[in-house]
Amino acid sequence: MAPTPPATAPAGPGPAAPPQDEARQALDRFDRAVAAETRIEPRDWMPDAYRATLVRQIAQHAHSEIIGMQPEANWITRAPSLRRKAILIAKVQDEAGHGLYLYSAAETLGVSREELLDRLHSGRQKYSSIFNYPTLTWADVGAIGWLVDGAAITNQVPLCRCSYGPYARAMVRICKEESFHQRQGYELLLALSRGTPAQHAMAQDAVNRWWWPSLMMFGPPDAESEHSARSMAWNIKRHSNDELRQRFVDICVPQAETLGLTLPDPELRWNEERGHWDHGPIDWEEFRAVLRGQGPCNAQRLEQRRRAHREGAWVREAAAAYAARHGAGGGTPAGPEGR
Ligand code: BYC
Repeated sequence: MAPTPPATAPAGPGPAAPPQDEARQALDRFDRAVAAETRIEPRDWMPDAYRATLVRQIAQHAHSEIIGMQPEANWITRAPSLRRKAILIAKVQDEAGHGLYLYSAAETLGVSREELLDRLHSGRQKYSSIFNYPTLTWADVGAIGWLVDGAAITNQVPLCRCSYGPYARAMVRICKEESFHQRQGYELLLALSRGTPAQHAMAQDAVNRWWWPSLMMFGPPDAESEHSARSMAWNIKRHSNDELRQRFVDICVPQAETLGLTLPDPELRWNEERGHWDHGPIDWEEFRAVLRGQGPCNAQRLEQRRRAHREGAWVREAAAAYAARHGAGGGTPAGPEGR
């Protein structure tokens, strides 16, 4: 990995220092490429801090995808029909696929999948706060699709224009699949909302529990977002956390009306001047507690992930043995990493 060049070259007389000049030229080239919206690719020079930011964000995203399989997989055996079961299995499988695209994108930055999983399992890297809440009823599967996948799409569509090529390309495919997920959740909730009074009440209860945690998915308020300014300057993030959260609220309000469900915020009001929906205060203390590991399901989610990893050791060993026997040259490389 190339060292980060100093922001300014040392001034003064004497012969030019070629390595520092080269480093400065590399940084200039990088800055110009970002400003010109040219994609940065794995073999291009990039500042260490840019690389570290991408590893942090892409890894957190990948971890969220695979931890996110747990709350929904909880309902596969209890789906109310074969159709719903088939849809849910496909969705959970898609999330695993998203995790794989994203780990692959992170690996292009020079970090191994094994290392990333180790950071997740040891609690050194985060995953999305949203997956630390329980799925108590079947309607939660609908609420996750509508709200959680909806929030994910709102956040992730701009990431398709991220300055780092492999991440941007992974996001294009992920967003297409997420939009199916969002629609199945919406359709599921619509069916429940228009069903019996008990089904309607179950749908409303799920929306009541998932609404506020979904707003927290966008991250802390802009004033407290330590990484936003730099990530936006590098064209990794295209919008601030609050901008995307507002966009999501504006999308959801009319959708809730069509669903015949109420969003659990008495302060939701259309603001003519701003052209947006105002919403009530978010409980940031709850968000911080979840990030500290004190959410309702943090311990359970991590323990289940560690167990799945331990129990999957034989699959990784078999894949590595197969790759060794067939040589690294042909076909898909199957390393010892795996999930
Ligand atoms: N949960 O400076 P900030 C999905 C952390 S969807 C946990 O604003 P940044 C899925 C943040 O990492 C979910 N941690 O950070 C959907 C940082 O801590 P570190 C995944 C959070 O990076 C359906 C600190 O708070 N999506 O996968 O500029 C089904 C300060 O925050 C959260 C993505 O990851 C949170 N909600 O902005 C299945 C999208 N929010 O790292 C799966 C890509 C903030 O310094 N990620 N933190 O220890 C992003 O767009 C950005 O990373 C964020 C945060 C908007 C999340």
